[in-house]
Amino acid sequence: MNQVVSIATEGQIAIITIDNPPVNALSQAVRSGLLECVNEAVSDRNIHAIILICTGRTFIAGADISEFGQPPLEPFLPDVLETLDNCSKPIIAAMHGTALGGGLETALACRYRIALDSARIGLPEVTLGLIPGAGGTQRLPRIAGLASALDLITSGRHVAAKEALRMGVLDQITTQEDLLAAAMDFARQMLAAGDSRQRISATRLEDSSENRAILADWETRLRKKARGQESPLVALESIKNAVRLPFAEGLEKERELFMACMGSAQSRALRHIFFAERAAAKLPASIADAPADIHSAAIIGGGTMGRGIAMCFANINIPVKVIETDQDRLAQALEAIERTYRKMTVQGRINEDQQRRRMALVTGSCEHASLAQTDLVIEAAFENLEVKRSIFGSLDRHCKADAILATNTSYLDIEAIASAVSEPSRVLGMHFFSPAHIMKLLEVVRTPQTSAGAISTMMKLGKALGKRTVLVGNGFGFAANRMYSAYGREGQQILLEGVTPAHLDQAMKNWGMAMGPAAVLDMSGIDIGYNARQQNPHPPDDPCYFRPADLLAEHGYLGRKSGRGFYRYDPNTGQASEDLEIIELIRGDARRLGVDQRDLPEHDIQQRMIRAIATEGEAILAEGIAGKRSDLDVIWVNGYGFPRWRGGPMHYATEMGWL
Ligand code: T1G
Repeated sequence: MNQVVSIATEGQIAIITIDNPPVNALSQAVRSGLLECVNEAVSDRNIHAIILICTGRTFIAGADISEFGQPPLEPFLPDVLETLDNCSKPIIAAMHGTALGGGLETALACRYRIALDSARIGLPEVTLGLIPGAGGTQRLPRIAGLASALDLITSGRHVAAKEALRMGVLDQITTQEDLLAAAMDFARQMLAAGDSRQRISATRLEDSSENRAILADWETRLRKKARGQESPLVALESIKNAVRLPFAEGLEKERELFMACMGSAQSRALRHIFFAERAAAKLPASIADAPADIHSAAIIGGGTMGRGIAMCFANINIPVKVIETDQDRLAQALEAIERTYRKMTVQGRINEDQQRRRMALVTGSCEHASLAQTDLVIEAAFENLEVKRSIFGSLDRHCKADAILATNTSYLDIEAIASAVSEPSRVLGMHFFSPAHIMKLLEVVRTPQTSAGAISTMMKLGKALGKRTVLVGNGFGFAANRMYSAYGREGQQILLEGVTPAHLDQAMKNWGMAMGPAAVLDMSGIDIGYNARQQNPHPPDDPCYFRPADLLAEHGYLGRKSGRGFYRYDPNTGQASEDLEIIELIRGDARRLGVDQRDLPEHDIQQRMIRAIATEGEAILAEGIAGKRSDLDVIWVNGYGFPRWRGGPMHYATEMGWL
């Protein structure tokens, strides 16, 4: 027994309790306390069964990630679990919250497993560039079957208790509030019936043609889907050993594969971004004000962004009012939101009851006067400074004094917008990314006048909205779009040097980006950036600055929406194809500008593009627009499809020695 693991007895049953907030991670103290308590229970002749349970919000949520990368401390988890597995008395794992990674592996080393119906289980190690390292790849296939184990382990997804019961991972689900009482009942019934349960490690998986076919099918799928990430395929190799090798040998191989992953650059990157996302959500020490609760919201503007933002609030049960300039536009906005919810129901992403409840929370009006009691108003109107200033002037007259007024502008000066309001301390930016109801990133943009209370309220709200929230300062493009503009500018320069859009895009997709930069411009509309550049008060003195994009915009080639941009789009299928005329148009302008033409190797393209992001990131940090490098990594991984397994542009640049 120690400070984080205790043991008590009740009749013939020992109760081992782990109390290691915040998530009962398997720290060294937990591992040694658990080992000690199990040995104590085994040596107590009056004890015939053991319950393992946790206090707080969750059963063990995994190994202690903060210990990774340091010299491993004994007792090692596989050794602790071997003691549980060989225990002469049956151990019952009683789970609640999220039993993940080493937590689920600990439960699998127990003889029985029960859980609250609200519990979820999972082996998310691949999301950290690892594989289950304490028997998960050997035990889960034996108890849940090969296909389920492959699904859970290579995806890292969480599984609800009901599904876990169907898989055979759980023996019982309880709706009883008192999990311990349910576990005690289970233990007594098990003792009365006699414990005949075989250890999972003593069971075998057939090396059958069916199992080999399942493995082969999964290998094909994973090779297609992995797109450069290694750990899912390493996990597959370990799972193959559950079929090919005796348990002990499979366990040994698993440990070797796990340690190899632990030392990999991909795991370092994924562990970095795990903690970076949590660090970004924390307020700076200077912001000590307690956050207020937001019980009602309104969105000014029912366009694409406004609709998506409204859904974010309805999705978390906050009533939201869409404000439009006339009834027709308002009706269109509300109908579009309803259509999107219906589509989500058809796709199975929500059920009909959720669809109804969420839609009931979305109302509309054409009057700012209807916002007199609204806690938060987000403006998502046309990207024009005068339009926004006029709206904020009206909100200042109609909204209550403590309402927070936010703008969703993606690059305009928020201080200029706030100057239309009598109390600018209640104004800040809430920069969502399109589509707002799907994209995880949210930039909370503060001005020097924004109050600490408004900031802490919006940072707390961002987490409640399920967003990865980053606090940034005011400035053209804030942090996200400003870095993206540097990335885009480098790509445009590379096009001027004679690289085709397809070659540029393929190079960045091969590097791991979700989409190539030219395809992104064609998708979002080349005119969006063109108009923004026209409004930039201080454009760079560089005739090559976004020249290809400006050239296309001047010719009316706006991308997908005009059927032609950096690519030509089939009017029927929308299929993109290379457009030799566009390539020649760009090269003609490059010659006019005196830009030397050359064929760049893919590696050079990739390095230039990523380095451009990191260089702009350093400038943003130097100007105090962002607080730390890891915040910029969170922005790129969650806002621009930067591969998580590379950790973000600043992490990558650090590993490359550029910073
Ligand atoms: N180790 C250390 N700290 C952890 C942790 C962990 N496994 N999980 C969470 N935390 C901290 C987190 O940093 C934050 O700290 C606080 O807990 C709340 O987290 C051998 C090797 C459990 C679903 O991958 O998915 O087991 O910022 O803000 O949104 O095979 O945390 O408050 O100081 O995320 O409610 C496998 C990772 C590990 C689970 C809760 N396990 N965690 O989400 O809270 S590898 C995981 C999560 C492993 C074995 C292998 C989530 C959560 P702070 P939070 P949340």
